[in-house]
Amino acid sequence: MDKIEKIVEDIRHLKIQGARNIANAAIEAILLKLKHSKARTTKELYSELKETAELVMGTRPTEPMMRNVITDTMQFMTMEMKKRKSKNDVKKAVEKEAAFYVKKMDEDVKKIAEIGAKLISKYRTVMTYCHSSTVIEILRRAGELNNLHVIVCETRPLFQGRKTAEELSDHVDVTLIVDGAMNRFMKETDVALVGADAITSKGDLVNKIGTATLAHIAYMHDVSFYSAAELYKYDPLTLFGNLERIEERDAREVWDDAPKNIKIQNQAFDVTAAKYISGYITELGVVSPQSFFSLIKEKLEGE
Ligand code: RUB
Repeated sequence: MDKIEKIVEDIRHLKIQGARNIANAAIEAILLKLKHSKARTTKELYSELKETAELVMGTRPTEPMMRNVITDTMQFMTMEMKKRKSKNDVKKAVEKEAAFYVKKMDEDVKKIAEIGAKLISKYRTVMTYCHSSTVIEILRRAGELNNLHVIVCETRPLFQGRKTAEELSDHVDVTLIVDGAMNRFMKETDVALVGADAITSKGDLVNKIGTATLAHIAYMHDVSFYSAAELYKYDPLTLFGNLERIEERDAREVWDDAPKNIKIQNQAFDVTAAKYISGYITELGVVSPQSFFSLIKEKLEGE
C-alpha cells in the first residue's frame, strides 16, 4: 500500500479522525501526489491531483473542512494554470499554497486554544463529547489557568471519548461516563464544550452523533454549551439550502455480529440547532451562532 492509500484507509477507518486531523491528512496526500508526480504536462498534473482529491474527499462525506481546503487548493491550481505558467512553476505554487493551509490551520488552533481557555477556565467542571483536537488544546490550556475537572462521555459506537480522556488525564482531572449518564452528570457540570465538523449558514452545528443530545440536556439544565470551530469548518453548500450530508457508517461498528433480522442504523453525525448553542469559539473570538456567518462574509469579502 503506498502512502496516499494508507492515508485514505486511515481516514476511512478512523485511525485519523476529527475534522482538523482529516483536513491535514488530506493536504498531506495532495503534497505526496505532487512530490511523486510523473506528469509531463500541467494538464496531466491537474488530472493526477484531481483524482487524489476525489479519493480523499470520498472517505468522509461530512467533512467540510477537508472539502474546503482541498477545493481551495484545486481552485488555486486552476488559477495558476490560467496564468500559463510552466508545469514546474504550477507545481511549486501549489505546494506553497498547500503548505500555507497547514500552517494556517496550526495557527488558528493555537488562537482558539488561547481564546477558549480564557472562557472555559472561568468554570470548574466541563462536560465534553467525542474527540476534538481543538477541544483538547483548549482544555489543556484552561487546565494551566485553573483547576479543571472534565467529564468525558465515552461516545458510542467507537469510544472516541476514551481517547479524549487519555489525552487529558495528565493535564486535568478526568471522569469518563457512559453516554446515557449525560443527564445525571449535567447536574454537576458548569459548561459543555465540543468540537465541530461543520457549521451551516444558519449557525447550526454538525458534530459527532450525540452532540445534539448533549446540547439539549445542557439547555434543560441551564448550562452554557460552546463549540470550538475554525472558520474553515463553515460549509458553503448550506448557503444554497443544501443540507449537510450525514455519513452512514458500517453497522458492524454498533454490533459486530448482530442477528440478520435486526436493522442497525449508524449515522456518524447529528445537527444541533443554533438556538441551543451559546457560542462558537473561533480564531477571531467567541461569537454567537448567528454571527458565525457574518464572520465568514467578512473573511470572503476581505480576500
Ligand atoms: C470527531 C468529531 C469532532 C470534530 C472536530 O468525529 O466529531 O468533534 O471532528 O474535531 P469522528 P477537531 O471521530 O467521527 O471524526 O477539533 O479535531 O477538528
